Amino acid sequence: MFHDRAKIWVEGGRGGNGVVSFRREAHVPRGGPDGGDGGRGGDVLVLADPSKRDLAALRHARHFRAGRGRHGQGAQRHGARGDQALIQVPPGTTIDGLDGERFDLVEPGQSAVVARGGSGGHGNKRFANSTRQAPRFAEHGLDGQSGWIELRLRLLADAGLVGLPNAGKSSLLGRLTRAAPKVADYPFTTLDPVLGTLESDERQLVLADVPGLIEGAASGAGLGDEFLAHVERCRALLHVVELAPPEGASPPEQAYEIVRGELSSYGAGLDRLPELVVLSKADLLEAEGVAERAEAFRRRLGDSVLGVLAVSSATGAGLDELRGAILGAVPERPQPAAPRAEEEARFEAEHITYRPAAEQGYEVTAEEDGAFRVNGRGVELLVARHDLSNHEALSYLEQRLAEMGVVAALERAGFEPGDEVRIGEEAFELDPG
Ligand SMILES: Nc1nc2c(ncn2[C@@H]2O[C@H](COP(=O)(O)OP(=O)(O)OP(=O)(O)O)[C@@H](O)[C@H]2O)c(=O)[nH]1
Ligand SMILES: [Mg+2]
Repeated sequence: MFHDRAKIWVEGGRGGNGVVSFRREAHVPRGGPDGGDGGRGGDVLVLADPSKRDLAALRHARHFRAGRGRHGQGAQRHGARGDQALIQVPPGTTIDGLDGERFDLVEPGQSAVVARGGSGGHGNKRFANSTRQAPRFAEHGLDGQSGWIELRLRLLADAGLVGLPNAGKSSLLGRLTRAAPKVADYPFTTLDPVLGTLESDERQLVLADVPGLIEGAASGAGLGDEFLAHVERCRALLHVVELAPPEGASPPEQAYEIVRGELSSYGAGLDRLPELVVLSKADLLEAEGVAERAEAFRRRLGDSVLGVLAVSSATGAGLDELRGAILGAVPERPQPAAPRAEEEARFEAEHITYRPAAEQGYEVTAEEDGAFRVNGRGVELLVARHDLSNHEALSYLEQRLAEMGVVAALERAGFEPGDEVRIGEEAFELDPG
């Protein structure tokens, strides 16, 4: 089986805690604070690795957790960063990530951080200032991002072979490239997409052979739309039509129209891709009949297709011409060098920047029982970092909340000193000043 979808749980590592520590020196009775910071938790990273064929490996191991950051230590020693968790997928994988993020891994080596590790807590050294010379508190590390993400693979081929079952698509792929797809005299021999590379002096093109399409394929008949997805990223189609189908099978013109119908009802622009019509198994008909049918196709389709060629995978007739036509027909891959670099920079930036705007906003609401709730990512993170049973930590927190304007906002909402305040998962009596 070819697995082109997966749903996995990803979890960035928790950040290490900052530590409370004081310097000890022979001649200094009571040294200054020297607690180091905790290390960042590791990230979960998805990497495009061309040696991977599909997403099958993600069906067995579905949980990916990055390592925790180490705690800080005395003497200003910071904790080490948590280990990264690496997930390898084939190029062509798109990811529906956390918080609505989307990633598209196209080039080998491209990667995306799908779950960031939590930041480490600051050690008490960081909280020392002229009025607070010996802080006896430090921050906790924060949890990493976590949740389910979905991956989907769409093969990255330059041209796709489409046609009814048994049309001779796989035989053709085998003749044009070094791929060795299964070929047999029954419909749906090909169950999984197969890629092959067509080489010339100047270019290398990847051809994709997908399972045969039948009427209704776009709405799920046969192997259906599952496999049309793999043609979405192609830049041309090789539409294979059997010249002399067996008794009872659709005649060539009808076979052609059935497949065209499926391409257009699938959507995604498949019916607008440049198309080469390949009339297959020419050896089964005398030359005159082949020429006649090819001519009839040309007349009917005119300029709507790039060309109509008759070939035989059995004898090799017409294959050189077909190779040349494919190499000429498939447009160059758009060179996205500059925009892609920018994209990547944007990905990176999105992951590294702190999103200050979102973090500073908060909202105060009075709850029915007389307590007050403050919602806002920035304040929630601030509270999550501190141990509120620690006196000093609590008064530091009160001071920060006052600086951020949260106390004033609470007062506007009717808060009085000593009332209960709820932020994130914490509830505490706030008594500022
Ligand atoms: N005589 C003759 N038979 C051919 C030729 N090409 C393919 N065949 C035969 O046609 C049958 C189907 O060929 P495949 O290449 O498996 O066809 P396919 O389109 O990949 O079929 P599915 O994967 O089932 O959709 C096999 O028995 C092939 O040997 C040809 O050029 N001449
Ligand atoms: Mg096949």
